[in-house]
Amino acid sequence: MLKLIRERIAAMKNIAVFVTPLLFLTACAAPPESAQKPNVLIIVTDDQGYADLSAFAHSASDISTPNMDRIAQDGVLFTQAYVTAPVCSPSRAGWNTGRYQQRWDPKPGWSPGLPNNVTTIAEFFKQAGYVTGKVGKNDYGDGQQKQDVREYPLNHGYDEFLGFSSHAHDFFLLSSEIEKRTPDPYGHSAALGTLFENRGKRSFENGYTTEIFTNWAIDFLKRNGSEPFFLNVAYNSVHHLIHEVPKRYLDRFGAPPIPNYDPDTMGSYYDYYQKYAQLGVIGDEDMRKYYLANLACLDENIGRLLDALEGAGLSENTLIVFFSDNGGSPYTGANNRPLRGSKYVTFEGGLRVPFMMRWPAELPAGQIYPHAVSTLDVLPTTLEAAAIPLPPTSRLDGRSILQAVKTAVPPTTSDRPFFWEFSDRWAVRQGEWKLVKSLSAIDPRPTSQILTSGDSAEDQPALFHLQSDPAEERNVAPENPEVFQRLMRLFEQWRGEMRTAGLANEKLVN
Ligand SMILES: [Ca+2]
Repeated sequence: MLKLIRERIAAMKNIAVFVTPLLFLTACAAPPESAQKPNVLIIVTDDQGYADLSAFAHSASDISTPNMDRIAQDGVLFTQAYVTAPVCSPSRAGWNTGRYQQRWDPKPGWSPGLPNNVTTIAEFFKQAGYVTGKVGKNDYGDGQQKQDVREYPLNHGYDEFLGFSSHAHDFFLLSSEIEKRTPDPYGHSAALGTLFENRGKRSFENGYTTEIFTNWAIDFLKRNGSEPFFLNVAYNSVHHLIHEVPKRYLDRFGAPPIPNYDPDTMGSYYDYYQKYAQLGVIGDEDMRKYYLANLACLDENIGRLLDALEGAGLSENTLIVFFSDNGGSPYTGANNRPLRGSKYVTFEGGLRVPFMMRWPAELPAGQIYPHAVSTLDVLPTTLEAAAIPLPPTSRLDGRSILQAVKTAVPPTTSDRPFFWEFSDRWAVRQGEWKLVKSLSAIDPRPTSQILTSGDSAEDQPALFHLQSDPAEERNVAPENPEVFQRLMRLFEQWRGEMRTAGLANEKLVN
C-alpha cells in the first residue's frame, strides 16, 4: 500500500514538473481543479541561537533537538537565512508582510506596529479561502494587550487566535486569579495571567505555554484538516524567562528549580522579571542549563505537533517553514557560534537564524540550501506554493525561493542586497560582502562570557567577506575601498527610500 502511495505521489510530481512552468508564466493562472492546495504551517521559535539546532553540522556539542531535526531530515536546512531585525517585534513585522518594516518605521526601533495599508500573509491566505489560525506570541511592538487594534491577530487575517500580545509572557502563570493578585500584570514588556482567545480571554489554572500552544495547534489541525489551512505556531520558547521549565526537563540538565513569581512575597512582577532576565542571580553555566531544558521541552512539543500532523494524514501536503525570529540572546544562555554577536546587534549572530522548510510532496528531503535567503521571502514563497497570485500592484521586498529550493540552485537574483537597520545599528550584505555598523554595546547588563563570541560594537563601518570570514573577525575595508563605497551607497540609497518613499504614500495594495 505504501509503495502504491509513493508511486502515485511520484506520478503527481511528474505532472507538477510539466505544469508548474506554465502556471508561473501567467501570474494570475488558477491552479488545476484537481490540485490539492497545501496546508501551510509556520513554526516560529523565539531567540533560538544559530548553534542551537542539532541538524546543523556546526551545532554546539551540548545541543540535541531530534524533533526539530526531523524537519530538516525530511526537508531542507538553510545555512544562511536572515531575519529583518535582531529583535522580536520588527522581525515579526517583516516576515508577516514580506516587506521591510522600515517602510513604516523609518527610524527603526523596537515597535514598528502593523499599519492598515500593508497586507499580511494571513490576509493573503484568508482571501484565498484558507482557514487561518495563530497560537502563541503576537508581538509587533505596538498595540499590546489590546484586541481592538490592527496588531491583534483577528484584525489582520487570522480566523482564530490563542496567545498573548506582548513582548514576553510568563510560561506558567496563566490564570485570572494570579492576574488579579499581581500589582502589575502587564507592568513591563512581559505579562502574566490570562491568555487572549479570539475575542475574549481564557484562564489556565495550570499548564505551561509551550504545551498549551502545542495542544491548541494540534486541535486546530485536526478540526481543519479537511480543508487547506494556514497555521502560525509562535512559541515564546526560548525567550526569557528561560528558567521557567517543567521540572522533569530541569532535572534532565541538573538545573535547580526557581520558585515562580508570587505576588504575596515578591513585590512587582517587573522586579521578578528583571531579576531573572539577565545574568547575575543565575550564572553563565546554569543559564545554559535552563536554556537547554527550555529548548528540550520545545523540541518535544514540536515532535508532538509533527506526530499529530502525520497521524492526521496531513504531513505529505503540508509545507512547514520553521525559523527563529532573531539570533540567540546573550542573556538566556543561547549559543550563536561560530557567528559573531547575538540578538540586538547587526553582526551575523543577531540576524542569521535556524531556518528549515519541509514539504514532502514537493521539496527534496535531507537537503542543505547554502544560499542567502530572508524571512521576507516566506510570504511570496508560501503563496507560490499555494498557487495564490499576488496582485499586480504588489511591491514586496521578499521574493519566492520555491523553485530555487526545489531544484537546489541559487535564487535567480543571487546578487540582491539584504539590508538591516535597528536603532543605531545597521548592515548591508551583497554577495559575500557585508558592511556592518553596530555602534553601541547592547546594554549595561553583563553578557555571557562563554557563549558569545566577539565584541558587539564597531566604532566605524567595518567590511567583512563572509565566505572566508563567517565570524566577521577581519575588517577588510582598508584593502577594498571600492567595495566599501559600493555597499555604503547601496545602504544609503535603501535608507533614503525607506525614509522618504515609505509606506505612508502608498494606497492599500489590495
Ligand atoms: Ca525574539
